[in-house]
Amino acid sequence: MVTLSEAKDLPSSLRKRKQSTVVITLQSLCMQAGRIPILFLIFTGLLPSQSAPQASKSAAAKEQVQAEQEPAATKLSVPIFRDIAAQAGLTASHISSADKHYVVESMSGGIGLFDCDNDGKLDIVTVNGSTVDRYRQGGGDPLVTLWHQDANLKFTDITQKAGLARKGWGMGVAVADFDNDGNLDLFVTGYGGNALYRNKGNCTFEDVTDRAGVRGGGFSTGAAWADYDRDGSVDLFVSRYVHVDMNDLPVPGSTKFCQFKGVPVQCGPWGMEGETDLLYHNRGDGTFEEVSKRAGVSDPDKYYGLGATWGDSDNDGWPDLFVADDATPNHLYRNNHDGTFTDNAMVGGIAMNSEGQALGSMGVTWGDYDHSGRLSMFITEFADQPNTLYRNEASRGFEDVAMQSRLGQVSFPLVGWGTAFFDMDNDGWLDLFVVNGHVYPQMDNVKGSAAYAEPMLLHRNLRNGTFEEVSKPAGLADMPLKSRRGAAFGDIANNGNVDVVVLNVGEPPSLLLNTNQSPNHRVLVHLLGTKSNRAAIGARVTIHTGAMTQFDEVRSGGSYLSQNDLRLHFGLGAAARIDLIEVRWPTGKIETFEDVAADKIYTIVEGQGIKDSVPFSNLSAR
Ligand SMILES: [Ca+2]
Ligand SMILES: [Ca+2]
Ligand SMILES: [Ca+2]
Ligand SMILES: [Ca+2]
Repeated sequence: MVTLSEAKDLPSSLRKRKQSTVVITLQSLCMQAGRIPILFLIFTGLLPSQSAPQASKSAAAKEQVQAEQEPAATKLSVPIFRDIAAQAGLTASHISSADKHYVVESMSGGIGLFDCDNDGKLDIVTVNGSTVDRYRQGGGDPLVTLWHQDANLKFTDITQKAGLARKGWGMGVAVADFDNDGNLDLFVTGYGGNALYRNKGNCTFEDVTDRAGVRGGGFSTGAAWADYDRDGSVDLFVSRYVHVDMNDLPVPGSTKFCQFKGVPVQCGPWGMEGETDLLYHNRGDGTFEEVSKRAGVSDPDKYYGLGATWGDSDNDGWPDLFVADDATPNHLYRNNHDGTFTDNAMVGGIAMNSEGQALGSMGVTWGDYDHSGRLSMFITEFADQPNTLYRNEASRGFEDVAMQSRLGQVSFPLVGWGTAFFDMDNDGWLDLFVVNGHVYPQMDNVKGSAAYAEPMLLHRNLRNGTFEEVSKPAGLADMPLKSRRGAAFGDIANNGNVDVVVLNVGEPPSLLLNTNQSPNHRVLVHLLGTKSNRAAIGARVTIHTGAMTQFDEVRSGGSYLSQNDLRLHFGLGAAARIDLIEVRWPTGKIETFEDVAADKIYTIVEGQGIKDSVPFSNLSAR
């Protein structure tokens, strides 16, 4: 009998077989009562690694039924997005070499939205990247660029003034108020070490990386804050990718692991040694203790970690941790409420897709897209793989509905990165955005392959478990193709429509302003903890209107190495009032607010009620 613990041997086997397909047949197909009687591991190195996924017969039949029941979706209007980055002043480029000879050159970077001076308007941080020469000669480049939003959607580069000077090779970003002083702090991951910048107020920062003890090392990628032990101080998870020695870089094309579609390319991650992950417990005095081993989230198998995000996946009030791993099985660590975690991904059916493949997972987003009252997980994946939607089936674990939902088909050729569930048209149903871009510039000369620069995808929620791809009517299909990485989501114009900022590799970012014209009502909820962590990370807000019940949680990190607006946005459809807002604070306390008017930005302080309400602006781009 093969036990679950033996399944942990998967990644080393994977490393030995370039992109080989691992088929795991779980006898009596596995999820009944959360138990797996027998697990057969069949390594099928002879199977074509690029074979197209095929929906099962039952899935195809289900799809046909759904198609017949579908509303005439194309008749609904789609919000138009306009890229206003240049006129907004977002002109500094992400730093990257064009050739991409090494894996470290392909993975940066993230982008973030947060209000660094508490003036009510979102500011923007982009992670910079570097090049091999610049890193070897001068220690890399400043990790981030910080833009302050002045007025009327104009931004000023304040990086120098803000004191964000540390150099390195930046990868990702996550925001929290780790010292509960009311100013949002900035954590940046990077190859060769991370940075923690304490916000002194007014968007000026102090580099406290070394004092806090969170520099880490290796090739850090994803980061996500949450108060996993509910002691009132946010803790920090950092995922790491592969071991790269800057003085001994593998030569592109040098081994079978450095070929793709018959073309010599960068080496990795296949064939490379992975790295463990890190969990920093916040002592509450400005310092942290690395506790990943004790907590059970250290990833001793060294899977290739990328996107990381916390979410209460089982509705028990404690944050669980999801880590997307590239070309290796994903982790879903369930919180044991005692400072430890149990990796439930394999048993829960979210480690690999429905075909038993460990996909090239990059970006992550939780969302209750089907109003089930549970968080489902969407993951962006590598080329020749469908993006995956894992529907949360409560005690039965997760079901891969990539094909049934129609999210998988259109994403198949593309390499997916930044993503989020968000309600683009305020109808109360979560839509989905995905940015793409290949890691190999060499693909531009390969027939039958997606090119290096790729389009974005926008999936409208059809309210029946399926989505329709609407990037064309949204104006996104007409934008230039680029190789994109991070994407962050938030209401930059404070008008109740969720906008998107996108990290374009080697170029300035995009600011995609959502010019939604629908009359649907909406609300933004800004939470401030008192006993809970100040930024209320991990808080859950449930919104009841006559027509529907929705919920979301305040999250640090997510997407691809990026940070979304910490304020929660809800579309309300025709409802001009909210019957009930329920706030479950990270410490577990529940507060409710009845009969609340829509179309405002509410600030709710733990234990003190609604402290502030601001009507939405009429601001839109001219
Ligand atoms: Ca601001
Ligand atoms: Ca702070
Ligand atoms: Ca804590
Ligand atoms: Ca929607």
